[in-house]
Parts: sequence; structure tokens; C-alpha cells
Amino acid sequence: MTGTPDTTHRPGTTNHPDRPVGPVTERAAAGFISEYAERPAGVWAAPGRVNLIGEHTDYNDGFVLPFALPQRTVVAAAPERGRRWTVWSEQAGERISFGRADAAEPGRVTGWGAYVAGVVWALREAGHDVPVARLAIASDVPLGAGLSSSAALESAVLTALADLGELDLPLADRPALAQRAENGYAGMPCGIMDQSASLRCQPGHALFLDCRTLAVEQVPFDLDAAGLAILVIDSNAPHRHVGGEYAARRAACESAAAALGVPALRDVTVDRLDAALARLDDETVRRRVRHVVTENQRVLETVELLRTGRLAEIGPLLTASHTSMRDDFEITVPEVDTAVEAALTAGAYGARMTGGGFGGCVLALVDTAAAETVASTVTEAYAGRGFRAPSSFTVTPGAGAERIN
Ligand code: GAF
Repeated sequence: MTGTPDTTHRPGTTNHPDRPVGPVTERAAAGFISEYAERPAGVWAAPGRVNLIGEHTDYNDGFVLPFALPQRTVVAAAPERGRRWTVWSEQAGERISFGRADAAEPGRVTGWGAYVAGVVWALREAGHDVPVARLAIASDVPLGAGLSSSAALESAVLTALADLGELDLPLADRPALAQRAENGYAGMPCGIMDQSASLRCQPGHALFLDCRTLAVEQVPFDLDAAGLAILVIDSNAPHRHVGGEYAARRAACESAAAALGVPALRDVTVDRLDAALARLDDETVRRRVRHVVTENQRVLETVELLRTGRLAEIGPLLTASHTSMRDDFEITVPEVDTAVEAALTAGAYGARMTGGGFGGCVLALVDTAAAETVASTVTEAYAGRGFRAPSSFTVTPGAGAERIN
């Protein structure tokens, strides 16, 4: 294989004209049979995620509140008697294989295969006896849209291999292993949110995760009962320097924490924010810190509202999060800002970019009956600015990784 690790590839977004036909589970199982001329031993799935609020807080030991998408990556798999893992991907339209030596050395498997080999690598580094296997993968998680297609792939592969090998691997320990695959093998310095969401989310709930202690609370998020919907709008903005900008934001946060003499920015609370900012010389770094500290507070306030069933009231917090990402963390682009503004104009309770930034998706909290109007208002605003048309869909919180067959 050639190419570099890539979390931003984007063939096959939602409503893509070449999108494969049929349920993704059947496509993975059928792909397995056609590639390997046998039936899989099992089928596993792991979802992409939408982060409701708490952006760029995970690697600052802070708080996040993602929920699982109904869209999932599905892995059909069976143990292999030979010595090489073989992996077919419907989306990539290719089959790859790698051996133990490849899985032992980050960089030997590149492109989409790095996320699979990375999981084998991380499991083996942690001392697990990883079963050699054949895998067939299909997915309906939009690629490169900031919905964690990479974490869905890692989590689905991890869950499949853990089951096939009957590995002693408690659920609570799995996100760190999947994250390690991405950090150490695929080369993306992400935090632990996306893998936690893909592995630990539950239907009808958002996952309140403390990224320092890894304590989780399943917070009820019953949109239907409240007559509400989350509209996800894929901005269709081309990704701009995502990896480098992400790493730069992370480095700025870590250097600010060091300058303030705290283990992580999580340790700066809103009541101590002004005093902390006064100790930092650089105006850009001050803004980065302000985003992280206020964003953590917004997560806590959102969780409090959801605990008491006041769903529509989280709207202003979502919008404030977007403003903070736009002005202080500087990770938005004109397409996502336009989508947020148009959604609010059309009556959304709140709207924000979700995910790492520089493109990707916007989420808007809307009355179910208003979802179409909000989507078409965003499309019109896009046309007015000459942007490539966005695509939109509504979501409700789905299940975390699981065996489905
Ligand atoms: C990406 C990363 F992978 C996450 O760890 C997180 O930092 C997110 O960006 C921003 O909140 O999805």
C-alpha cells in the first residue's frame, strides 16, 4: 500500500450518487462471502459520533458530551489459519494484507489500513494475543465529515478482534486502546472522545465523559419525546490543513497549561479564568485558553439541563460554543459559520460546528417540524455565497459498538 495516514478522505459522503445500495450490515457480510468464499464467523458494528458539545476539551483532560450516530462501520470477520491479516474495504474498493512485522512497526501500513493495523499494534503492545483474521468492512459513516469515521473503523475492528480472540478486555479499557492505534500507528494526535463515543455510547443517551478520570454518565437525550431533532448539516467544505492545525491547537493548550503550572487546562475553572489569562503574554494563547475553559463550563451546564429534561434550553449553550470556536479557538471556516447563522435565522434553538474543525458538520437543535425548513434555509444561504451545496440529515442517539450477528 502507498499513501499517508488519512483521516480526511472524502469520497462517498451522504447522498453521494455512487453510494452503495443496501443495508451496510448486509454489504459487509456479502463482501466477506464474495472476497473469501466462506461465511464470516460474526459481524460487528461501531458508530460514528456527533459531539453535542465539548470541543477540543478531551486532550485538555476536560469534559465532552457526544452521542452515537445511527450510521455505523460494520466488520464481518473470521479467524484465519495463516499468518497475515487480510482486510477488504468496500469504501476503498480494495483488499490489503499485513503480517506481524507490519503490525509491529507504525508506518508500515498506511492509508485506511493504518487504522486496522493500528488496532492490532495497540492490542499487541498491551500484551494481548491478537487473533489473525480475515475482515470485510462496509460503512455508512460519512468520510471526512468530522463524524469520526476513523474511530468507528478502529472501534469496530477492535470489538471484532476482541471477541474473535476472546480477549480479556473490559469495555472501559477499550477507548484508550483504540485511541492509541490512532495516535501511535495512524499518527493523528487525537484525544479520547471519538473512540469513547463509538465504544461506550448507548441509544437514547448522550455520553458525559470526564476525559481525566474516564468516568462516564449516560445522560438521557430523548429528542423524540421532546418533539425535537438534531439536524446534522455536512458543510461540504474542503478540509484545510486539518492535521497540522489540530496539532497546533493541542500544542498551544499544553504549553499554556505548563506556563500556568497546572497538569492540564481542565484545572483552570471559569472563576479563575481572568487570573489565569493575566499570567499569559500571548493574545492568541489567551484566546485558546478561554475557549477550553468556557467550553468545559458549557458542557457542565448542558449536562445539568439534560438531567432535568430541559432539552430546548441547551440551544444558547450550543451557539455560544460555536462563537467560541469561531472567535477564540479559530477552527471554523466560512461554510460552517454560514450554516450556523442560517440555521439560527430559520429558528434553530442553537447550532454549532461539531468535531475537530476546519470544515466537517454543523449540528442544529430544531423542532422536528422545522427540520426541513432549517435545512432548506441553509441550502439557500450556501447558494447565495456560491458554496458547494450542503447535505443534511436528522439523527437520534444510536448504539455503541456491538456484535450484531
Ligand atoms: C477530533 C479528535 F479526534 C477528538 O479527539 C477531539 O479532540 C475533537 O477533534 C475535537 O473536540 O474529533
